[in-house]
Amino acid sequence: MQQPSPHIWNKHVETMDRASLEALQLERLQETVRRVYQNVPVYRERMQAAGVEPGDIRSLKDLRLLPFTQKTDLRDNYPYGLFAAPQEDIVRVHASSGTTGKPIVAGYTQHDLQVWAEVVARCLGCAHVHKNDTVQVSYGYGLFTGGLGLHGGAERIGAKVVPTSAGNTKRQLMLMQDLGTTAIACTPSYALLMGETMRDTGMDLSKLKLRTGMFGAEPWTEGMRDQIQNLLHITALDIYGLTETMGPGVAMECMEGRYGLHIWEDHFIPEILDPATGEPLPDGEMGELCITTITKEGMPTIRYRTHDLTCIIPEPCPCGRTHRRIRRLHGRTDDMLIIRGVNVFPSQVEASIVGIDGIAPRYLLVVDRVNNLDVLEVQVELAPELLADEVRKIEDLSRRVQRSIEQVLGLSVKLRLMEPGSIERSEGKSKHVVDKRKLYD
Ligand code: DLL
Repeated sequence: MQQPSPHIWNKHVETMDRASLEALQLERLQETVRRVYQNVPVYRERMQAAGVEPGDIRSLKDLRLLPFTQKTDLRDNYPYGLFAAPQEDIVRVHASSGTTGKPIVAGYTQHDLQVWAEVVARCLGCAHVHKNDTVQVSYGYGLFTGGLGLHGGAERIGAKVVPTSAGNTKRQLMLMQDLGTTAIACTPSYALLMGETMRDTGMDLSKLKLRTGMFGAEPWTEGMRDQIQNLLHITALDIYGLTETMGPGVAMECMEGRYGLHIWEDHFIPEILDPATGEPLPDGEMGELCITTITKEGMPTIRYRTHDLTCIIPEPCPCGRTHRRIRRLHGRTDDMLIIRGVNVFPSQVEASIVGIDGIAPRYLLVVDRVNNLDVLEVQVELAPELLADEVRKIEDLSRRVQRSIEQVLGLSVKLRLMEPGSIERSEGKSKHVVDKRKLYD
């Protein structure tokens, strides 16, 4: 047998044989189910309604007995209703967009942060990033999990971390050169923007030490990978995760395979479901990824419906890691958009404009990518009773609507007020999005 890659961070776990891995999964699943049953009334009531008790989970197959968890459950139990640890044990919270005005909140215990750093450390190993590397973290820091998530993993491996966060591209590039950055972590669209800025400002690439990049938090294509690699002269790898189950580091593409992302199965149990029926699909078939966290204490999620479309790649990977891979994401089953790395639901826009005088509750989101930067135009219709020539009133209204939408989305938008009756009506389900970007292969 081929030797496992020397770059593996945690060889014992990452190359564990299937039987041992599954035994570990079962033990941890049972413990997690007991924990949520005892500590989270929502989970207990759901399980009782489904006629399941923690003792019924005797094999991994019994996972199917458990009810699903959805984003709406996080919304309905905002902010702490799904936490399974006492508040005094929670040491960090992160958040991401919910479907309406309120975000969804995730909580972490000390142990959760250690696990998070461990899985991100494995991801860095996948990208051949080690102690001697200088890792520039250009994901946003703050409630978004990207910045602090990558940061924790990079510190864990003992790399030198440069926490630039996102934005101020010219300064990013100056630091990248001056500090000798060897690995970068940011959204793929931001990597492209950096690459183009380098090219357009005539930056001398030979002065950079950059070797590799870990890109995720939004969909990207093989075409974008080629562009990033050509512009930055690096290897570009895909990293996946979501706030509800932890943040970045749930799965990562490896340098050796460069096809599919290893999902860390000792912490997350993946299932691929038929999105319509919720029935599990066999390996290799495309469906909705559903994740059960099996080591999280702060906010475990049981059978969480991610709405991300992918499939399990059952074949072994040349790197020697035994944790199975999921394919690069293929789309979403819902209407969530990711704009400059920020998750946006059309329903958030709706929530932010209802009740504003002079506005009809009709809107359309037009998304485009201009010079590698996502641009969101929100068209909002004026109420018919408003006279179109009341310019001052309209300007004032425009400011109010824009502020309201931007506050809810956490994102700057271009607002276009539309004449009454001009946004297309559809029979049945309204169409609220025109996405001109080609984001999935
Ligand atoms: O985006 C966590 C993250 C940060 C992942 C940095 C990777 C790097 P959320 O803001 O909760 O968390 O958004 C999660 O983003 O359900 C996917 O739809 C999408 N997404 C995340 N990674 C990828 C990826 C972070 N590699 C949602 N490819 C997920 C495509 C991705 N989509």
